[in-house]
Amino acid sequence: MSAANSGPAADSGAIEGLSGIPHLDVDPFSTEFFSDPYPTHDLLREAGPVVYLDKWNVYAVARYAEVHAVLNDPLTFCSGRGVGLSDFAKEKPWRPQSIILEADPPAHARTRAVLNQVLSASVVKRLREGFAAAAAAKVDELLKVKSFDAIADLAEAFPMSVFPDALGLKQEGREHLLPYAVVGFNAFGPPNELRQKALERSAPHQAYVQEQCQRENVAPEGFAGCIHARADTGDITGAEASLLVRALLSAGIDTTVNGIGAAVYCLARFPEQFALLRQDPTLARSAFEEAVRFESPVQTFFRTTTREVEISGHRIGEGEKVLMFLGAANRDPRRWDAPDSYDITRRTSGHVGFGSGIHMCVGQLVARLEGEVMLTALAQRIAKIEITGEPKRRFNNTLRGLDSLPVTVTPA
Ligand code: OVV
Repeated sequence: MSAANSGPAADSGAIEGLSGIPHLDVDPFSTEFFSDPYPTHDLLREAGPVVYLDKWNVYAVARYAEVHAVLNDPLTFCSGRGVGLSDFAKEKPWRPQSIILEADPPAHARTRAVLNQVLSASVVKRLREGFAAAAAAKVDELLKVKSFDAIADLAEAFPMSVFPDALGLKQEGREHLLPYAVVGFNAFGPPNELRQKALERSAPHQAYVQEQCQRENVAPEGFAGCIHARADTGDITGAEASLLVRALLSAGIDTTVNGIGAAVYCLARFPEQFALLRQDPTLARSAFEEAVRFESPVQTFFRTTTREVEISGHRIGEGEKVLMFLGAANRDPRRWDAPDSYDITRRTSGHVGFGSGIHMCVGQLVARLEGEVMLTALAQRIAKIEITGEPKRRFNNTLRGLDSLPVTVTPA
């Protein structure tokens, strides 16, 4: 920033406060913002390395370097006071606190180790064949109707056809899974209408999830059963096992729905990239990863400062919420060449779409497997994806994605 400590900053529309931190009057949880976040992402990045959002009284970082730095200093920027706007030191959480997402070192390491093992590369490898067959069957089914909604019929239908089985859930009640996730991801946001309405209607979804987290309700061989088995070895208690199953029910479905939705939306909008993928279907994994960078299905998370700290020369006090714009970091021109281009041959490593550091997505191998097998099936079977109607956006305080994407596909 320029030298002045007060007065308007040149081009950002920001007013600097006494600390030299620009104050912005944008609401990143409004439908106007969700409809087109990119000009505001640019404003946030250009205003300074750290900004203050007067609307919600929080600090925010939108540049790659600062988002990465905050993610990788979990003792200073803690998760234990919640990773949404609500500070658990001041407000009661809407549900019992997560013992992995909303936990800090050293306690976090023990629960994280359990999920790392349950969702390890060797375990996920054994799922590949079945997931690939399900993706191929789904695409064959869609090729029969040709015109469909790529969100409901593909991005939602495919994860729903494989993930609840992999968890070991019973059939009954699975319709609660997506609505429960919608509550969870809206609840990270401020007390706006999205959050309040979601919580108002959450009781039946919460009751379902609470019940399915119990050991007697899951198959022993699935992810949930494997978590519960760790109670026998004494690594965790039975109650802790239930809370870790809850984490997978919360975070395992709507994230991949929006990841796969993002990838299909990208391939439909950028046919030259779909052509590249068709030429070489082994690019499927990269094409999915680039969609996660490009759309950032998980847009934001908060941290809370545990002490006074400096971010890029700006002092922030203890007990302050810091909002991290993962989606803005993933398109920061300081870090990425042509950040606004979807390029499946790009080196995506280092993107923060799955986070970074000790809390980085524990289910990332399952997510990538789902994305890869679906994009492989599309590449092998489909010649063209045409958007045939106005895509409708879905508004959520944390997740970015579409509500509907009407498409017509042509067989290869
Ligand atoms: C809604 C959500 C997202 C990610 C993780 C969790 C929940 C959790 O319960 O750990």
